[in-house]
Formats: sequence, structure tokens, C-alpha cells
Amino acid sequence: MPATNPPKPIPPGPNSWKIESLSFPDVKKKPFIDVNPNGRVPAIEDLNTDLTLWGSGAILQYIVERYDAEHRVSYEGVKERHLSSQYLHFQMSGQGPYYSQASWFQVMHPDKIPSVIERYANEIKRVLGVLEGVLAAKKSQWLVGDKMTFADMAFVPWDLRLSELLLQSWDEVWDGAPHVRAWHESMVNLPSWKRSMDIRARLLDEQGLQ
Ligand SMILES: N[C@@H](CCC(=O)N[C@@H](CS)C(=O)NCC(=O)O)C(=O)O
Repeated sequence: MPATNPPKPIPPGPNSWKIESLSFPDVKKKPFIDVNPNGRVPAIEDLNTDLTLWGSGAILQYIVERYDAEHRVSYEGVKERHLSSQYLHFQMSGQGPYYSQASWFQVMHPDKIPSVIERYANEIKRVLGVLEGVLAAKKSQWLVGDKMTFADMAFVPWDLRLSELLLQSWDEVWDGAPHVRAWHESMVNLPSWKRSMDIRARLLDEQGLQ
């Protein structure tokens, strides 16, 4: 019989703070479900354009298209735009769902089921392996072209949780994935990333969401 542990409090999720924060019980209720009928964060209402949008991937693409006119973290050319979209879809369909199931079964699920935990840990390793192959073959350290884009950054929030998902030290989680580690660490070491994390921590604190 698998060991049974009491459910743990739900930590702030990795998808939402690409955009904003909200307490989890509130996302299944009005008025939030009027904005996102899927009852999940993130969602935005852009008063500049009167657009309501949910899902971090769709929101990232929108923000880049609407507000990154200078292409600081995106590309103008068709080829690079579609490659960025490809990696964002991989984050949405390959990284996000598998990491979140690993998180559910490792952290939140009351029963600890070894075969399920193992399956999702293997999927995490597989996703890291795919990225390792891609990044190792590139001349630059970024997924598309020679600069960091929103597609690179989309992977960071879940990768920050690797230790807790795999129950391994920070060094162990990157075993066999040195290029992915260097890529991840160069993003979280950017002054702009650190500034964003300080702002995030302050907002979570002010809103009692830590
Ligand atoms: N694919 C969606 C996933 C959204 C998602 O799973 N959000 C989590 C937070 S990271 C959530 O709202 N969980 C609360 C719940 O399911 O009740 C996205 O990237 O926006």
C-alpha cells in the first residue's frame, strides 16, 4: 500500500507569475471565471485594446506582439517567429503538463504512488534531454537565433522547481544536461530577472500569497 500523507498547502503556481498572481481558491469562482472560464491563472484584461485573454502561452505571444515592437525578446522574421512558437508550444504541451503532474503526485496528492512519481520524473528527464540536444547543437545558447526570447524564458518558472519535483539537489537535477543548466542559470542571473523576482516577492507578500 502506498504511504498516505495529508494534503499540503498549494504553493503559488509556476504558470501564473509569468503574468500575475491570485490565490488558488479564487480562480474557480466569480468574478475570475468570467475572465477565464477554465478557472486557472493566468488571465489578463488589456484595457488598451479591450482584449481578455487566458493561458500563459497565448498571453506571452500577445504581449510580445503588442508591446515588443522593438523585438527585444522576439523576432520579426517568419522563420524565427514560428520557431519561437514551436518552443513555446513545447513548453505548454511538453514541459508544463508533465512537470505539473509531477508536482501534483510528488507534493500535493495524498497517496504517494511510486510508479506514477517515477513516470513523471522520467518525463521531466526526457524533456530536459530534448532541450539538451537542441541547445548542445546550437552555436548560440538560445533556442532560436542568437538572442534570448520569450520562448526561452517560458521554461524558467517550472525549471526553478526541479529540485522539489525530482527530490534531488540542484547539481543532481542537471545531470546529463549541462547546456540546459547553463541556459537556465544565465536567465535567472540576469539583473532584469532578479528585479522581476524582487517585485514578485514583494507583491506576493503584500497580497498574503507567499
Ligand atoms: N496551460 C496553462 C496552465 C494554467 C495552470 O495550470 N495554472 C495553475 C497555476 S500554475 C492554476 O491555475 N492552478 C489552480 C487550479 O487548477 O485550481 C497556462 O500555462 O496558463
